Amino acid sequence: MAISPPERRIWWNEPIEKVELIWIVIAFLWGLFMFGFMIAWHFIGQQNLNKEAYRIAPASYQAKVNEFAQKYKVRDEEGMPVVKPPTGADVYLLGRLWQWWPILELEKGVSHRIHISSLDWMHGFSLQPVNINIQVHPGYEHVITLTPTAAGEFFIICNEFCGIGHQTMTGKIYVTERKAEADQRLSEGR
Ligand SMILES: [Cu+2]
Repeated sequence: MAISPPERRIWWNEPIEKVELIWIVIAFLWGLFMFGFMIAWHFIGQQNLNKEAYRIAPASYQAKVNEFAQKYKVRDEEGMPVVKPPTGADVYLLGRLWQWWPILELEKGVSHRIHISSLDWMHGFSLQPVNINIQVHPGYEHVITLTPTAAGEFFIICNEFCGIGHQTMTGKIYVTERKAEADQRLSEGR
């Protein structure tokens, strides 16, 4: 028991038990293997994203997001702007205590460079239900290329604990059918 002191005062010079040593070696080698295998996760299971990151001051990132939202805003939803960027435009998303801002409306099959950063603390961008995850740091602008493959409503939740309002930190991305496809569907009466 830990309550009684070791019998010998210099107890740490005892040789390591053989079984313990074997387990330490196995755990160490497994750790090394998994470290090397991180590269493989990029190709297997598409778990690691292709991502760029740049240093940026949070305030100047916020200015970029505001400009983007002002330029392409199509409507308001409960006080939140819904922003629909045209094909080819860069998309800006801001995480802050406690919201993902603004709401985005993208088109299925249209690729955008999506910029994500935080104004204050570290947040976790987690796109549901597809489970795309990015750790979002203030001071870093993360850029991913995103091509929506399905139309519908997608939700962003924060998966890094960021304080008292963490569980309310949600956002939304609408993905609409491409206009040509939607028109065709209408004309065919589907
Ligand atoms: Cu958060």
